[in-house]
Amino acid sequence: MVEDATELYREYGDDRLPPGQREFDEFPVLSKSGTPSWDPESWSFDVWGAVENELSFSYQAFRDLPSTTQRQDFHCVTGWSALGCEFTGVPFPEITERAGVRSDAVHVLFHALDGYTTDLPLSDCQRSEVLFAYGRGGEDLAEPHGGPLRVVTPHKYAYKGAKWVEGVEFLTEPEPGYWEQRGYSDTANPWNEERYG
Ligand SMILES: Nc1nc2c(c(=O)[nH]1)N[C@H]1C(S)=C(S)[C@@H](COP(=O)(O)O)O[C@H]1N2
Ligand SMILES: [Mo]
Repeated sequence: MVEDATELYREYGDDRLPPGQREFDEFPVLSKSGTPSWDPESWSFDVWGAVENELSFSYQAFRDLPSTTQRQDFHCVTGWSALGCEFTGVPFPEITERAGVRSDAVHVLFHALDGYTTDLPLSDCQRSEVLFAYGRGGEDLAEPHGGPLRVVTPHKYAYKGAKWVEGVEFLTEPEPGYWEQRGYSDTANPWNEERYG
C-alpha cells in the first residue's frame, strides 16, 4: 500500500508548491561531488552519540526493518520541485525507538559516504515522513539518487536529506553540516523560503 504524504504542506502553507519553486517532471540528480561506491558486504548503517544503545545494521538487517511506501514531494533549494515521488524505506522514529534517544539529544547529524553531512533539530526528524529510503517507484533506489540508502525530508529543502547515508549521530548541541556551513539555512522550511541561514 502506498501512503499519501503529499498533503503535508497543509501544516506549512496554502499551496502544495512552495513559493519560488518550479515543478519539474523529471527528477534531477544534484550532488556536491560524484556518486560514491559502496560494498554490500562491508556496508553498515550506524547510530551513535546521545543514545542509550548504539546500533549498527548490515544492509540486509536494515532492509528487514519495518518499512513504508509513501508518495512525497521533493523541493530543492535551487528552485525545482519533483512532486509525488514514491519512496520506500524506514521511518526515522523506527530508528530512535530502537536506539533510545537520551533526553539531552537535541539535534541530529546525518553522515554520508561522500563526506556530506547535514544537521536538523531532533524534533524535525521525529516524524513518519522522514524516511531512510532504499526504494523509489518500486525499484531499488538508483545510486546517483543516493542508493543504497538516503534520507528524504519532504517538509524541508532536499539538502536536509543525505544521499548515501551511512550513519546518524545524535547531538547535544547543533553542529552545522556541509551546506549549513556554506550559508544555507539550519531550518530550511520551503514554505517560509528559509533558503539561507
Ligand atoms: N550525500 C549527499 N547528499 C545530498 C547531496 C550531496 O551532494 N551529497 N545533495 C543534496 C541536495 S542539495 C539535493 S537537492 C538532493 C538531491 O537529490 P537527487 O540527486 O536525488 O535529486 O540531495 C541532497 N543530499
Ligand atoms: Mo538541493
